[in-house]
Amino acid sequence: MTTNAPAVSRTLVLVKPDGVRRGLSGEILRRIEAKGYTLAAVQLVTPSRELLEEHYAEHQGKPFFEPLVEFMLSGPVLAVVAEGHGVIPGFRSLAGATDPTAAAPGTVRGDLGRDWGLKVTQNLVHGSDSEESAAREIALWFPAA
Ligand code: RTP
Ligand code: MG
Repeated sequence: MTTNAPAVSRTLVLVKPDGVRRGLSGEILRRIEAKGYTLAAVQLVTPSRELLEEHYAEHQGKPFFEPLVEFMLSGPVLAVVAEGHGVIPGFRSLAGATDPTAAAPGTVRGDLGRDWGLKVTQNLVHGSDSEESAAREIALWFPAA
């Protein structure tokens, strides 16, 4: 039987070091699953500087780049591949606005994040922003997948 059903998408989610440190990994995975997405891969990673500089290549040269990399090096990161129709914009909706102070209640950043008065935006999660970013980032964080 042939089917015209569109292929499901995949996105890379990272629970950043602040989320892992605060014990929010389970809550964030719960929200992804409760929305109906599938967890295709989950791995606790201690990333290298090289991996992070590659991951955040688009932000090289910006004032927050070095503090961001230092923050991401501050502890383990939970790397997740989430799968489902529309998961790339869908997870970004679940995550909320980049600034947790501005993020809407109901979102991960709006419900669980805040401004800690630190020099970098600690906002609990990363989510790929396009099909191209997702493919690139999944290959970086899950080289064998
Ligand atoms: P993400 O990539 O982590 O999913 O977040 P995003 O798309 O909402 O934000 P993006 O613009 O890609 O920035 C990546 C991360 O850098 C930190 N950031 N700090 N002005 C600042 O202090 C600033 N701007 C960005 C945040 O951790 C942001 O998630
Ligand atoms: Mg981004």
